[in-house]
Amino acid sequence: AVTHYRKDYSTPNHRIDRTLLEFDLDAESTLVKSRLDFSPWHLQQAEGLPIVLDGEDLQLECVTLDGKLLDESLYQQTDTQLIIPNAPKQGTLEIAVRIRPSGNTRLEGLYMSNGNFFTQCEAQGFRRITYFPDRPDVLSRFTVTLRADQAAYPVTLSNGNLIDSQKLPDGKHRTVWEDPFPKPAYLFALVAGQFVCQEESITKSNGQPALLQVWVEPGNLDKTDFAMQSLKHAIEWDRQRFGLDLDLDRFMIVATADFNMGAMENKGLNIFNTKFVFANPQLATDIDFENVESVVGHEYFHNWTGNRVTCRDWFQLSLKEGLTVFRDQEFSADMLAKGLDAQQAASARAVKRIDDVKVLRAAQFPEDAGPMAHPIRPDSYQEINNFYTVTVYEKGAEVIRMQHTLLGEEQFQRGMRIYFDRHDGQAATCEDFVAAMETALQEIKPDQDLKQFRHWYSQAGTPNVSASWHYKADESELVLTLKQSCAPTPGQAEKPAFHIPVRIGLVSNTGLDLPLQLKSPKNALSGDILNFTETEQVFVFQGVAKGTVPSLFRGFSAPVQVRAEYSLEELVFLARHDNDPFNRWDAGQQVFTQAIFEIYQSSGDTSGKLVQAANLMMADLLEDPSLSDGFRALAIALPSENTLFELFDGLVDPVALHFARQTLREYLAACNQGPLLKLYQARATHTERYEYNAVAAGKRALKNASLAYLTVDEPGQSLARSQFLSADNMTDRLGALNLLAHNAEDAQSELDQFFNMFQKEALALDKWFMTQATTPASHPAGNPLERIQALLKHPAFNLKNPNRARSVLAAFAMQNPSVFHQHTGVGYQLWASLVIELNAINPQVAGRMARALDRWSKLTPSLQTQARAALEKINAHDGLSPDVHEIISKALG
Ligand code: BAL
Ligand code: ZN
Repeated sequence: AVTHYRKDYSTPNHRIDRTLLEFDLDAESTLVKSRLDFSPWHLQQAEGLPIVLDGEDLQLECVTLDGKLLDESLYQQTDTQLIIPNAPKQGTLEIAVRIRPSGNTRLEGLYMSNGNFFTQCEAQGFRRITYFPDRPDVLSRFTVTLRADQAAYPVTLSNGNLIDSQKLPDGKHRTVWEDPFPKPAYLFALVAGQFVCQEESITKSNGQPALLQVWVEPGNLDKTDFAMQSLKHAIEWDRQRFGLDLDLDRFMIVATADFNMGAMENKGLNIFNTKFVFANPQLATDIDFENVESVVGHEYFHNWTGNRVTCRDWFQLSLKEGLTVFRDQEFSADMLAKGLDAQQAASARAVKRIDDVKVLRAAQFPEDAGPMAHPIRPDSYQEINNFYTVTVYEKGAEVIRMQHTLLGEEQFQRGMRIYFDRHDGQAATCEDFVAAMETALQEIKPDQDLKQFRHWYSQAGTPNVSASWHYKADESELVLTLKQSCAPTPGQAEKPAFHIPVRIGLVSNTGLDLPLQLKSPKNALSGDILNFTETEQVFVFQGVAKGTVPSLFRGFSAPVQVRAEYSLEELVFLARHDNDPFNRWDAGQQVFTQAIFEIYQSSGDTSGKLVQAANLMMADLLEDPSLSDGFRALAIALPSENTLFELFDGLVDPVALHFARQTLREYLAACNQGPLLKLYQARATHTERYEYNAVAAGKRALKNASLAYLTVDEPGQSLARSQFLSADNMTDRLGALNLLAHNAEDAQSELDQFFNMFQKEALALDKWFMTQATTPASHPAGNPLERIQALLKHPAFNLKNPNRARSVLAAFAMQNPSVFHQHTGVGYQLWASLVIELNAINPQVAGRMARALDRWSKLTPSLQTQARAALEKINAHDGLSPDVHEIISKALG
C-alpha cells in the first residue's frame, strides 16, 4: 500500500486553462472526449516538463497533441496515469476514452442508478471518467456537451448554465453547459435520465433572478417541498449572517437512491442521497427533516466554503468540511430558534448543541482514541476516501467554533471577509484560514495570536482536562486547578499543551451565576472565557460565596474529555440549577453514567447510592415544567451504549454493559411510572396536524422518550401498539415500532404492517431493516442474530445499495453492541464475511463498515481474541481494496 504524505506536496506541472468535455452517454459504453488547453504552472518555467494526467479503469482510444495524433511511443500509460514526457510548454491536448457506467458498482466516477446516469467525483472519481490532473489545486473552466437518447434520457444536466439544447437525428438530443467559474475536477458533475423537478425563481441581492430546481425521479414530487424550502432558507441565511450571495443563475439539486455519501456540492449541480432530500410527514421523522435542512444547507454553503475557495490538497479537507459543518450547525440552530421567545430559543439552540456533541462523543472520541486517530489536518493517508471522517468534519467544526468563541461573532465574520479577500478563486490551506482569523483577532487584540491554537490542526487525540478546586473561606476565593494531557496517538507520542477556551460560570448555592472576578493569572479571562494554555494552570476567582460550584466548558466550549472532581451532590445540584442548558444536561448524564457503571460493576444491583441519586434526579426532571419538552427528552434519555463504552475506565464487555443500562432503564421506569404516563398522555392526546418545528418536534421527542421507559413491560407496550396504529406521521409510527420490536415478545404484526404500508418507499424500508438489525440481546424472544441473518436473505435486501447495506450492516455492527459483541464471536464472523463481500462491490462503503472493530483493544480479553480472528480473516482475503486494507491493517497494528 502506498502512503501519501502532506509534507510531499508539490505544485503541478501545468494549468488546465479550459476543459471541453463531450459525452456520448451509453450505459454499456460511454465515449468521453476531452480537449484540454494547458499552460505551464510557473510562467517562467523552462520547456519540457511532462504532462501528468490521472486515470483509472479507462479504455484509451486516442491522444492528440496540438492536432497531431500521438502514437504509443509518445506517451506512457500506467494503471493510474497517462504521461506525455516531451510536451511543449503550452498547447492543446485531445483525448478520447471509453467507460462502462453499467458495471460501476463502486459508485465513484460515472455510474447508473435505476437506469439514470450520475457522477461522484470527490475525492478522486473524475479520473474514472477521463484522464485529467485529478487534484484539487488544478482549477479549470469547463464546457460540457452531453449527447444521449432523448426517450431514455430526456433530462441531461451539468454544472453552470445551459447554453444550448438541440434535437439530433437518430432520436438523440444534445445539451451544452458552461460553468463560468473555474473549478477543480472533483466538483464536476453530470446527471442524465428520467427526472421531474420542482422549481422556483428567486431574486439575488444584485437584483438578478436565479432559478432553483430540485430534480427527482417521477413519482417523488410529493417529497421535495421541504428541501426546496430549506434551500431558500439557506440562501437567505448565508446572505444575512455571512454576507454571501448565490453567484449562479441556476442552482440544481438532484436526488439519487444510490449514493456513497450524504450529498455532494458539485458547482451548481448538487447531487444528493435521497435520504437527505425526501421529506414528508408520512415518510420522514423529525430527525430526517432536521437532516434534510442541514444537508441542503451544508451543500449550499460549500458554494463559498469549498467551491469559491477550495482545498490545495486533500490533507486540507477540513478547511472546507470543518468550516461548512460549523456553518450548517449554526444555520440549523438559527432555524430552530426562529420565531420563538428568548427562553424557548435558547432551549432550542441547546437541544441542537447537545445533539451535535452527542455525535462527537459517541463517534469522534472513539476515532481519536483508536488506530485511525488523525489530526483534523492529517499528515498522511493511504486511501483518501477513509479520511472523510468525524474528525475532519465534526472535530473540524469544533475547531472552527473555538475560533468563533475566541474572536466573537463580529470579528469572526471579519476574519471570513479577510479569508475571501485573500483567497477567492484559489485552492487554499488550513493555515490560510487560521492566518485570516489571526489577522482579524489582532485588529481588536494586538497582543494575542493563534500560534498555540494551531496545535488543534496538527495534533490528534482528545485532550483530557482534569479540574479540581477548593474554597478559601477567609478570602472568599475559589481556587481552580486545570490540568491537560493528551494520550499518544499513531505517530504522535508527545504533544505540547493546547490553547483551550473554557467557558465558565460560578453557580452560587441559590442557583444564580456569580459575576466572574479573576484575580490571577492576569488577563486569562475574556468575558466568560478562560484561556487555558499551560499543562497545569491555577485560576483564582474572588468574591465567591461559600457553596459555589464551578460550571466548566459551558456549551461544550472545547472538544475535550473533562474529569472534574464533582461530588455526587454537586452533579445533582448542577443538573437542577446550572444556568447553562448544555452543562445542565451534561451533569445529569454524568449521574446516569455513574449509576450504570455502578450496576455494571455490582452485577445488576440497583440499591447503590448512585442509582438512588439517579432515580431522584429523574423524578425531578419529570416534574420540572420550566424545562422545554425537547430539552427534557434529552435529559431523561440514558447515554448511548457507544458513549458509555468509551467513558468506562478499563476493558469492557458490551453485552454486560447493555444489560446494566437496561437494568437502570427498567428501574427508573418502575419507580416513575405515574409521572412518565402523565407526560406521555398529555402529549399523546393532542391532535394538531404534523408540523416540523422545534416546539412540535420537542413534544414528540418527549412523548417518545417517555414511551421508551414505559415499554419495558406490557401496559406501555399496549400504548405503543395504539400509537403505531393511530400515528399520522413517521416520527410517532417509527418511534412506536422501534420500541415494540426491541422490547415486546412479539411485534411481528406491526413489522408486517409497516412493511406492507411502505414496501415501495426505499427509505422507509431502510428504517424497517434498521429497526430489526438493532434489536438488542435483551430481547425477550432470544438471539436477534438469527433475525439479522434472515434480513440479509430478504428479497428486498441489496448489498449494492449503500443505504440498504448500511441499514443492516452498519446498524448491526455499529449500533447494536450487545448483539455484535456476543461472546461466541459469531457477530464478528458475520461482519467479516459481509465486509469481504462488500469489498468487491463498493470499496468506499466497505471501508466504512470495516471500522466496526476499531476499538477492539478496549474489549475484555476473550472478546479481543474473537475480534482479532475476525480482523485477521479480512486481512487474509485476497483482493482487498486499499480502502479496506488501510482500515484493517491499522486496526491490527
Ligand atoms: N464533500 C463531500 C460531501 C460533503 O461533505 O458535503
Ligand atoms: Zn461537506
